[in-house]
This record gives sequence, structure tokens and C-alpha cells, in this order.
Amino acid sequence: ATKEKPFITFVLGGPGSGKGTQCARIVETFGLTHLSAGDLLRREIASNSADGSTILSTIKEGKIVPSEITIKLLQKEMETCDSSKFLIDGFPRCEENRIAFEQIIGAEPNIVLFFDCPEEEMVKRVLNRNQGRVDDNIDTIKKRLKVFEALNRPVINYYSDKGKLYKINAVGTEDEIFKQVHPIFAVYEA
Ligand code: UP5
Ligand code: MG
Repeated sequence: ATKEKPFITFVLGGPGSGKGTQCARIVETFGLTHLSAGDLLRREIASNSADGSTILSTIKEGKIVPSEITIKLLQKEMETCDSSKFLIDGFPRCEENRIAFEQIIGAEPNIVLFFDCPEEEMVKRVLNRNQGRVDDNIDTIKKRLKVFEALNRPVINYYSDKGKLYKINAVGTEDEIFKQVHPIFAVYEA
């Protein structure tokens, strides 16, 4: 069966910038399908799949998992789910991820959200999270921040140049941040 053309939103921002939290709000209000690349990768580790050990060692180092692994997981979710409106959270993390997604999936995002948050706030949030993530320690957080600045910035700039980027001030209460996010999706409901 041919699927209708997907509506894809990429959700970008540094570690702890609030991507997952705001995606939950978007799902609640607008009913899109949330695909967190990090959650899909952590699920692979937990299921002891063939790629699990590669994924675990990469995440511990705050580095980026090979594109083909992440895209395979995203593709499977996109193909098996009924929805055609996706919030892809935490991906693409680098230009190579972005280009590989375009080639393999054959689609570009309709819009891109960027949660802009100062580093000290991101560090505070991640250290307070307490969900037992292997990468939520100060050494790995520093590495994640470096990788974000060096490799995710070019992706953000690419979508900004294409006029697809919505930059959101990620400091404030969850409600204050969602007030900025809401109108971006509300226009499609009209
Ligand atoms: N919080 C949220 N909003 C708040 C607010 N307004 N005020 C105060 N506190 C707020 O939030 C983080 C914490 O802050 C939570 O405790 C929350 O309650 C609180 P969250 O919404 O979880 O932030 P998020 O941006 O989702 O942070 P996360 O740590 O998940 O971001 P990362 O991008 O670091 O993590 P991700 O899971 O995407 O990736 C993890 C690793 O997987 C990567 O480092 C990488 O190694 C690997 N990966 C890949 O290799 N490729 C991929 O494509 C994806 C991941
Ligand atoms: Mg997250």
C-alpha cells in the first residue's frame, strides 16, 4: 500500500534543552507521532540486538551512532505506524545524518524546531534528571555539548538558510516554552 506523503518535523537542541518534554506536549495537543532517535537507540541496547554494543559504547562517549543504524530504526517505525505525521526528536545530529536520511528515506522535513538553551541550564537539567541514563554524568555531558556545538550547529544553519527553522527560547517554564511552540503547529489545523 502506498502511504501518503509524510509530514516531518525535526526537533533539534542540545542535551537537556527540553526536546522530549515539548514533544510530549505537541503529541498531547496535536496528535503527531513522536519518534525519539535516542529512545529507539536505547531500546536496541535493552533488547540485546546485534547493534546494541556499538550503540552503548557510542552513547557513553557522547558520540554519534552510525547513520545507517539510526535511520534503519526510524524507517521501521515510520513504515509500520499508521500515522504520517512525525516528530523526529534528536535527529539529525550532524550533516552526514541529514544527508543520509534524505537519501534513504527520500524526504526532507517540512519544519525544524530548535530549542535554544544556554549550556549551564542544559547541564543543570541533565544532572537533575535522575533516570539512570548512562550518559547523564558530567564527563559525558561535556562531550555531548562539544559534539552538539561542532556537528549539530551546521545542521541548524542549513535549515535556517532554507527558511525551515523555528528557533525557540528554551528557558522558562514548560508552559512558557509550549506557548512558543503551539502556533507553529496550530496553523496546520486551520
Ligand atoms: N526540563 C524540561 N523542560 C524544562 C524546563 N522548561 N524547565 C526546567 N526543566 C525542564 O529534559 C531534560 C530534563 O530537563 C528533564 O528532567 C526535564 O524534566 C527537564 P528533556 O525534555 O529530557 O530534554 P532533551 O532535550 O530531550 O534531553 P536529552 O538528554 O534527551 O537530549 P540528548 O539530545 O542529549 O539525548 P538523546 O536521547 O537525543 O540522545 C542521546 C545520545 O544518543 C546522544 O548523545 C548520541 O550519543 C545518541 N544518538 C545518536 O547517536 N544519534 C541520534 O540520532 C540520536 C541519539
Ligand atoms: Mg530526549
